[in-house]
Amino acid sequence: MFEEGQYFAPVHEKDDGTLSVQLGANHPGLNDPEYRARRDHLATLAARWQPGDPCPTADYTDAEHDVWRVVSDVLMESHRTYACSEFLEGKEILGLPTDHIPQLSEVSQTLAPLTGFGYQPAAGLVPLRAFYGALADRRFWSTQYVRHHSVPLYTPEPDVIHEVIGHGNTLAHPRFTALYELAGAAARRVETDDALEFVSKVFWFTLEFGVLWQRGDLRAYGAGILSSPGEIQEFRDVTIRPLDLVSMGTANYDITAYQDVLYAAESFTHVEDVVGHFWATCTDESIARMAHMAVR
Ligand code: NLE
Ligand code: FE2
Repeated sequence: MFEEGQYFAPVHEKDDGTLSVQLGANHPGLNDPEYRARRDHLATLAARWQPGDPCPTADYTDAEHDVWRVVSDVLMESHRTYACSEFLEGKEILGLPTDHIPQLSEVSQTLAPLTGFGYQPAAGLVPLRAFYGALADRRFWSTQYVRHHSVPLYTPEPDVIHEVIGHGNTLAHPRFTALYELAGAAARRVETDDALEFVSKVFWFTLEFGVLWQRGDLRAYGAGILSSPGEIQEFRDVTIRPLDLVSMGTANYDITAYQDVLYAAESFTHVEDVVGHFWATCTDESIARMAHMAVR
């Protein structure tokens, strides 16, 4: 995902109508002209996309496919140990390739009969309300570029590996997509920016970085953990708090590093009961009351 409030690289339109992506000072691809050209090219492709069109084909290079292969291989093993069973079921059903990056259009075609979800390409920042609102229509705004090959284990910036291996496997499972849709409906229902931010923080600590107990083990169900071969090895060692809407919805978190606090649900059903119910019913007023309860 690529949304306001998260790490993202600003995008500018050049005189010739193509886009230029401005990478941050610490970005590993900053001084790699080939990588910069790829980022600009893929952003330009996404900007030309029109609603209703399939996602544009990203002619990935061998080097980009290599990054996918390396990350897929490592995650194959890690998912067995650290992913919750619903994610593993989705992964089994979706059957992503491990030897090359699939096109967003192909993954969308596979998802359509399963859950009705599909990707739409993001050139740059998608405003919070648009990003989440689209989930209510089963549309998932997605980046298409690949993380820099020098740091395959972790990127603060969502990339196609995060969108497809992290989110895609969950978008194949109806219990997950019911949650995405409820988050989307909540984002459309609330009116104030404060309430929207609360909804998005709950999303961050659940569908992005959620963990839950399964047969005595702490397992990940959040896409941000499940797409990072580095963070997936470490999440069991950080501060684990019980699932708590007020605390999640008001917490401040660092988007550029491994999370140091995670919220654990007792089960997947517990996520549905607490987080699903919250998204299904929240209003500006109910969120304002909850925010007021936050310990300051
Ligand atoms: N840190 C994740 C990864 O390396 O795949 C991406 C998180 C995007 C919110
Ligand atoms: Fe994401």
